[in-house]
Amino acid sequence: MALALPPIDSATDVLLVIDIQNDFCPGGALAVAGGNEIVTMANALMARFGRVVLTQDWHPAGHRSFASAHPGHAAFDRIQMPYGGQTLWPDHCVQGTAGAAFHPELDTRAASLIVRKGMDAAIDSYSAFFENDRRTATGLGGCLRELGVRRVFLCGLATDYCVKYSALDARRLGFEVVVLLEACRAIDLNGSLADALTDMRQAGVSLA
Ligand code: VGL
Ligand code: ZN
Repeated sequence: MALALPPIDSATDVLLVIDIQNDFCPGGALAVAGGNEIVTMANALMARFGRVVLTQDWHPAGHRSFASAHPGHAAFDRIQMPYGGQTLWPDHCVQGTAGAAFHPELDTRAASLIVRKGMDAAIDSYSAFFENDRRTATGLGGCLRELGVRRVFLCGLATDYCVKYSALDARRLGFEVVVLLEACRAIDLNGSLADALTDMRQAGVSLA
């Protein structure tokens, strides 16, 4: 259970805990297999960092990433959106619903910041740093920079979507990035997990 970590500097290291929400756990609308298994690990990790940021997928009802907003399409279809390709999802993490709440056993006390994303009805947002146009910032990058953060550790859901894009964007912004794979779980759609591992490695993300 105790994940091997390099020595943590509470001034320059941050832990990003990605989307550990009911809808991504078994029984949820977009359940990730084993999503609930990482809650204990995430809690243990948070206790070892001086800075912790949580993210929360937080969509308005009728969000354009929902298959239900595209008559004739089914969940997990891929379509073109003005900003590029988009996988369509079951309705999930609708603002204020039980599905959008953090897993009840996630200990959120150590988090100084909660970043909500995917709030623009017209555009999906996997990354904690940018919406899926890869341009519209959430503000987290500037916030971490202003705090003097140099290295970003990630855990959470899902490895191949929100964790991956957050990791890639963190690299693009110049942070050192470590993904704690044991404390992540994947959706794994059409090989997306293998692709995610390759893309992250190529971008210089450390996979621990
Ligand atoms: C996510 C699909 C849609 C994630 C969020 O948290 O990985 N995946 N919205
Ligand atoms: Zn979403």
